[in-house]
Amino acid sequence: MTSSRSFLLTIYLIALSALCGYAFPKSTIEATHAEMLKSKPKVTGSGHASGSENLFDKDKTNRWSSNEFMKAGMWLQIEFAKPTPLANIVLDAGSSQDDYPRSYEVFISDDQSSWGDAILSGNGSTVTSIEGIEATTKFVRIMQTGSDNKYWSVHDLSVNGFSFSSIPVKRYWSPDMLISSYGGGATLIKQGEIIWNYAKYQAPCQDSWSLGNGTFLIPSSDTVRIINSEQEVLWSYQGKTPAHMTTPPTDPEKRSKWKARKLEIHSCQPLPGGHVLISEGANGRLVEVDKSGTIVKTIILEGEKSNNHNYNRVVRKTTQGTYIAALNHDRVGEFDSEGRVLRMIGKKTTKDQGIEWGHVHGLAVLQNGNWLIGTGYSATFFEIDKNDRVIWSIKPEDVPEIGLKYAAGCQRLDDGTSVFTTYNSTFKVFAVDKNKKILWKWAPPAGKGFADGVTNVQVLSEKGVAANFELQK
Ligand SMILES: [Ca+2]
Repeated sequence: MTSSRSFLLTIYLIALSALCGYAFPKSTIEATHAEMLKSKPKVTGSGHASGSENLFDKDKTNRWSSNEFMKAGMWLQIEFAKPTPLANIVLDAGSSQDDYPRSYEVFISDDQSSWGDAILSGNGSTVTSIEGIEATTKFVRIMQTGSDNKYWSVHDLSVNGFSFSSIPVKRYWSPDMLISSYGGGATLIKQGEIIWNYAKYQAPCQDSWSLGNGTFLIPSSDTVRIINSEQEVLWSYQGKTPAHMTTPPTDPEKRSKWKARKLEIHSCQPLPGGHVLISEGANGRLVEVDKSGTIVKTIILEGEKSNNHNYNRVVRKTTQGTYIAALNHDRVGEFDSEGRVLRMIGKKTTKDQGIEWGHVHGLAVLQNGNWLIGTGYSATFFEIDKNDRVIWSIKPEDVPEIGLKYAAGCQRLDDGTSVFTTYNSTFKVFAVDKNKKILWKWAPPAGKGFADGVTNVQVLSEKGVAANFELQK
């Protein structure tokens, strides 16, 4: 800590202590802040609570939540790296102004197992300021003792007037990877750090690819581009959005409800010879486009109606010339080169095998012919063989520390590792081995545009040329 910073913090705390009517010994002030500058406390909660990463970012739009209605006995626990002198704790419910603890009790512990009697109690408000703690402790637990049909939310938390937001977020290691997201475009990650973000054309981005020679294939709304690492566009194809989506209706009543939309290209795939497979949602078709940007093949999938959003989440061409598509949120089909159905699986296929998948999102076609599927809100990834047998799955209870709430994209690596992406979960990308052991997990820094999650991933160390069907993605 620099001396000027220490001085400012001391002044701040003295001013705060004057306001609070509590006199901090100078040595306590210095020891507390020296300790606090080293690391953020770890926050956990009872039940389904999540979002501790949102507590110390000074961002009032994100929050920690109990994720269930307030009831007596639910708690939020703060664990400091070392026993820390405490004066006050402030729980700010921010924009969730009614989600404050109806009443609370405060407990302290040195070992997280013996807690003793409550040292303080009180009633909450949108900004719940718990004053006069006057204790030195490693663990402090704030127990919510009221009940109401509201979640308990904390948008920001401070201790002794210190928000911890100036401490760099602990980053997570990951292999080098390219990720796609709706809010953040395509992003290159090296050793866990964001080094490059292709969000120039901000739009939903579901399925970007590293082509392995310093170039990247990136879909974005109605256009697919190949760019280099300087983000220069080397190739592009723009699909034509149907007129009814861009031209307002003449009828005044219809016009008032009408909203302009764009063709949604959720998925693409590099093919041999510099060709690219593209799914045009609103046009209800797949197209293969050559190096000059000319459509050389059009595939209409049998039985599938165009729908710009739900039509097709992921499409993959196989070495046999067939097309496998995650369709309309609830099924995955394989089609021949003319678009005729060869195989179709849906929620009924796996219901008796313990797999729910109301909303298919991700799909990877594996080299053994199996499909790895992400089921969206069902928060399950599963592998299914050619005989419709589920042979492996990942559910939230298999990986509790991931806080898995939505199963998005997937990739299978050559060594058997599975890499998954999520929405609304504590970690946005994670990898497990065959035994479901977590090998690594990654979350972006707060406020970096991934609030909704990561749609897909490509681990860049994986050998194989994408355009030669050599990646299981
Ligand atoms: Ca926050």
